[in-house]
Amino acid sequence: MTYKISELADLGWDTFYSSQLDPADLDTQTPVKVAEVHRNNLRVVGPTLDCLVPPFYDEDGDDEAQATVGDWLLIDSETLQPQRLLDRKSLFKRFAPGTGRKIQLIAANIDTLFIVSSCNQDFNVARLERYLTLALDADILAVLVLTKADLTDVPQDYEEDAEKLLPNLTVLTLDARDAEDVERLLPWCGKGQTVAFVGSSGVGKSTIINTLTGMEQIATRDVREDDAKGRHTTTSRELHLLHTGGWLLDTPGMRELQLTDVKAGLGEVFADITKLAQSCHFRDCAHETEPRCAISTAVKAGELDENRLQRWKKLLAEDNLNTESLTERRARDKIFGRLTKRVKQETKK
Ligand SMILES: Nc1nc2c(ncn2[C@@H]2O[C@H](COP(=O)(O)OP(=O)(O)O)[C@@H](O)[C@H]2O)c(=O)[nH]1
Ligand SMILES: [Mg+2]
Ligand SMILES: [Zn+2]
Repeated sequence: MTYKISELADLGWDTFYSSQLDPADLDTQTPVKVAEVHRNNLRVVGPTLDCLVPPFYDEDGDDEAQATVGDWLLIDSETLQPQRLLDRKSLFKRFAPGTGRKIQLIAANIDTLFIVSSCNQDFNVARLERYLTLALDADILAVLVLTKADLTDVPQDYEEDAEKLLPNLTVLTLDARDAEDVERLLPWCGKGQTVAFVGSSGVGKSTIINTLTGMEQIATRDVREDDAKGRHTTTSRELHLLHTGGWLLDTPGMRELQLTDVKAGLGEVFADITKLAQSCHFRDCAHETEPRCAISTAVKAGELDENRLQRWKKLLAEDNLNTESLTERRARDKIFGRLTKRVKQETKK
């Protein structure tokens, strides 16, 4: 199946990216968007282009300088070799599963993150705060979607609790199987906009995605002859073009994001606590037993929920731990990168 892309703006290209180029760059190079990442190549797409190119990575071993789904690359217009990775609007990364502390890039340049939970026992404030922190830290708009509204008598109770999580947070309560309900997500799925879903297993992410892409099939039935002929491939596309012109980024890694280096996000989601901490007597107050701790005082006065404080401490501890090991790893990779570069240069002599 081919994407229908007539101009770069269809893929979300705007001045954020174009301002990173010199006009002369375009004489020899073409901007393309990474639609799929495979072990040995990347599928990149553009208005007149849909091809496989070699992976892009940084010789110095900088983890974040590899290309991932959603990235913009400049490729050589003749040889199609990737030349340059453009700066991102946003990036999600995680530690690779297993013992190594290797960073895996999950997705770049997402505009809106739909955080999915359901109106039942999955609804968990700590989990939602965690996802909100990730989104806000990456400057991504977060929209909360509460599914299974049809299975409870009190969907508005869940909605009200969710709305308390952040000022001006949009919360959509719906039945994920109902196309009319799911249409309420479309305002965030306009031309060139990239959206993604996160949430625990079983909350209805696939159901929403099927409902959304089901609309696409109905709207574009005429041009999708491929499907009728049964030329379905088994490889899962990672970017799905929606009938509204938006892009749905659907990649499994999104499910296991950890908090790494997200102090700014924590500061926004827990703005009340962060503000109080500034008034603690000791600059390095741990808000445990220290005298003149503004946070402990607020808890005692009933102005701050003790549970909320504990959730914040837990997320902060996770972030500190991961950020520490990330910094160590970066330092090690930098040294190793320089070393390999020098060895390469010396063998050339
Ligand atoms: N009644 C009802 N069932 C739902 C809703 N959303 C999801 N489900 C059901 O919940 C189960 C898990 O949904 P799924 O989309 O696979 O969840 P995922 O793991 O987040 O992708 C499926 O049996 C869905 O049919 C909903 O809004 N209402
Ligand atoms: Mg699923
Ligand atoms: Zn304190």
